[in-house]
Amino acid sequence: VGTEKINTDIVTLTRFLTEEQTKHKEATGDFTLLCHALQFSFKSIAYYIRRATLINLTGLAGSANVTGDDQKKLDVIGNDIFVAAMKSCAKVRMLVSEEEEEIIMFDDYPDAKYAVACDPIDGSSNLDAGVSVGTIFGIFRLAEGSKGTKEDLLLPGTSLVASGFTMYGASAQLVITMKGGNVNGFTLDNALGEFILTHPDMQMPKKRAIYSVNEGNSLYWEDPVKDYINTLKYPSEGEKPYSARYIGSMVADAYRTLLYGGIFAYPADKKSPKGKLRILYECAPMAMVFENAGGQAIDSHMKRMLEVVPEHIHDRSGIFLGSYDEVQKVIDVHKKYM
Ligand code: AHM
Ligand code: MG
Repeated sequence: VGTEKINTDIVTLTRFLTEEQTKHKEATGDFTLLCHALQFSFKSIAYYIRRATLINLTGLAGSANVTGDDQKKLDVIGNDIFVAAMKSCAKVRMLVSEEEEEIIMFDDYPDAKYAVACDPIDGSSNLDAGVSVGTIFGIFRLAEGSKGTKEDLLLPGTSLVASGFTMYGASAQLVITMKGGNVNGFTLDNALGEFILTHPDMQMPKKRAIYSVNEGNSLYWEDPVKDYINTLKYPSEGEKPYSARYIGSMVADAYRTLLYGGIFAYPADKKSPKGKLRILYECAPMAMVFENAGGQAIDSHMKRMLEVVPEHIHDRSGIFLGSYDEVQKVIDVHKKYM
């Protein structure tokens, strides 16, 4: 009586990856090693994000412009951690990071089969307030005989072999999906230093009356977007309007949308005709997660997000992602204008 039932057979990410690898007879173990480096970078970034708040607090006493500097420092630290992890696993040929203008080539590993795109700390404007931020990643397998040029990375999301994100919130939550597979969520147990499978086979709700968008941009929205959002706010007689939730960290807004359902949008508008979010390391990886969890993701032309091909590595796109039925509503309203 009173004794807690202790699970002595938990599934860690390490165990999960080993089990995945054994399912694929042709697997060489390279992908598993790459994922081990990934999870190390998440643990490490999670640790520094927690510490950064403490540094900011002590910093308040002395220096004036400490906030801006520290925030930048953390962006740089996150990037450096990620780049070092990807390099040291020896399985990555090239890397695109939001923090780096140019593609990074790991010439020490000319035969490495993978290319990675990442936003090491997305939503960093939220950092100083201790609001959730995250890392987004997408993994491509380079085509046979690829010369390792940057054109090799201008690929649609359908070429991703795996993608996901880690949200640094009350706890660090890692969500990962593989091509054609399901979506699995892990929670970092800080004491064990392990990601534990807490959300196996995530399936998102088919619909939910929550919308997540920066409404401050509505002046710049195109008519179909205005029309669509208005249908949520001013529904037909007898129906309830939607709730608004917007954190301003894509990873946190997307994670909530994945769990609770609803829609997240960052549409292209008159001010940003190509949208704000980046295709390779924000839109495409998220789109893959949402589709594999039963949702939908489209761009501002109502095209499937995963089929959008970036023209350059930092190319942007408008995006709507969320519950299947909620994204369908966006498409239906836009059809009236086509
Ligand atoms: P960042 O990569 O510079 O952090 O910008 C991306 C972030 C997303 O996390 C978030 O969805 C969006 O920018 C918020 O933008 P806005 O402040 O315009 O609403
Ligand atoms: Mg970003």
